[in-house]
Amino acid sequence: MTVPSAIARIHARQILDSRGRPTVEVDVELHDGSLGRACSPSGASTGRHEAHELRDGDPDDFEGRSVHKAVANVMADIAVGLIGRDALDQERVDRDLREVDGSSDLSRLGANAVLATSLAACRAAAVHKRRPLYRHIGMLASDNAITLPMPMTNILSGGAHAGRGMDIQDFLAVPVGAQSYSDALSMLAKVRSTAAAVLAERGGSVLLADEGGLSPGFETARAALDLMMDAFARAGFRPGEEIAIALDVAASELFLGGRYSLPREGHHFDGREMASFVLDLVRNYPVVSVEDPLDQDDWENWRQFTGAASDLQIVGDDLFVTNQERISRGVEQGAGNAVLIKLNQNGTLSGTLDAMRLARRAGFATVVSARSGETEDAFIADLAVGTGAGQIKIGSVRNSERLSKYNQLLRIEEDPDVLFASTSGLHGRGLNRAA
Ligand code: 2PG
Ligand code: MG
Repeated sequence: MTVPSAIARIHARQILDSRGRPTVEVDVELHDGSLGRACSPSGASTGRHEAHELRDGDPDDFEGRSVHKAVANVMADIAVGLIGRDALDQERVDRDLREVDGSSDLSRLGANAVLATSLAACRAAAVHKRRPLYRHIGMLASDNAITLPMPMTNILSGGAHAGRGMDIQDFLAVPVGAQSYSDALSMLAKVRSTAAAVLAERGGSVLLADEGGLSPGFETARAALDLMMDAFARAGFRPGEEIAIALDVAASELFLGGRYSLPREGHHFDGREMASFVLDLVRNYPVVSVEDPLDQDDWENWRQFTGAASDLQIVGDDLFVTNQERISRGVEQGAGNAVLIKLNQNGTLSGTLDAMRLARRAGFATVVSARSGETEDAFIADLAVGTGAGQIKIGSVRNSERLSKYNQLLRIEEDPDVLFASTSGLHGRGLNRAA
């Protein structure tokens, strides 16, 4: 007898992402006709320990970036391994995907092939159950109340997303005083457009970076932070109370030959100097969250940084790469107190949910994140809600690959049972706040 929720057909194709680069899209169809479709995103400031993204490497085809092999792997090995499996059993689907691949970093079939299949199977199961995706993910995650996340949103961009016009990668706004998700979004849109107006008045560049942030190419982080403060004031928001700042230093991108090189600022730091440079910024501006202040393998300086600023949210992205072993190491050593959650760093939905569970049980905050290369797929909006992650980082409130997620959260807000997390999931503000 055929199970109606069993996987009947898997199809994959190469599509283009927000940078015009190829990525993998997968359709999973169940026996009852339920269809799930999902795409893999792609980073630019990628961590060394992420699951492996498979690209063809043919210089004549999208400069080596085509993904025909990954697409073929979905239609061959993955389809053979998964057809007939019950899509309602996400853990089994994901275990099979890992087994079919057989490598620890999904390098044989490609994490892009594996992830898009894992997410498409989840969507098909939600369709079969006639459940909104966030509720279906909520059932799979099971250990947390579903909530609408607090967004942290790019206002200014540098690093690998903006031609290295600034040393620090992301200057983000966090609307800590927002009463609801839609209130948060309107505050962010106001700050974003006010920042553009202030820059334009001063004759600065209002060019957009990869994630839709403004890319003024300031020489110093302080100049960027001062511009943020001016935009907050002009928009009529009290800094620290209504709106705060988050930074993604993306320090692994600055770590060369054992030192931190900040060419725009003109600094060449060792780990301790780098840590005090970041701490100095944090102490002089209303910064509530700092991501990757240090390199992905600089554990000792991470530990000391975390000890020195325990009231601050300190997020590991390249450090943890949504990987259980690395998160455990961070918990044991006291390196960081929050985890950036990126599905394609891990490679499967179940692996990502396990990583989130582990983080949460250790008292670490979680921030679900988009990649700098995105598609119109809004899966992470439902993921952030279904897991009650508390926070989401999508990029700026510009460009449809970002807005597809922000807008999906507006739709979910119509469900009266899903409450806004506000700052309850932000380390130091709600989570683990000192009594
Ligand atoms: C990051 C992300 C998103 P990328 O560093 O947090 O901003 O960038 O996807 O390029 O790794
Ligand atoms: Mg990052």
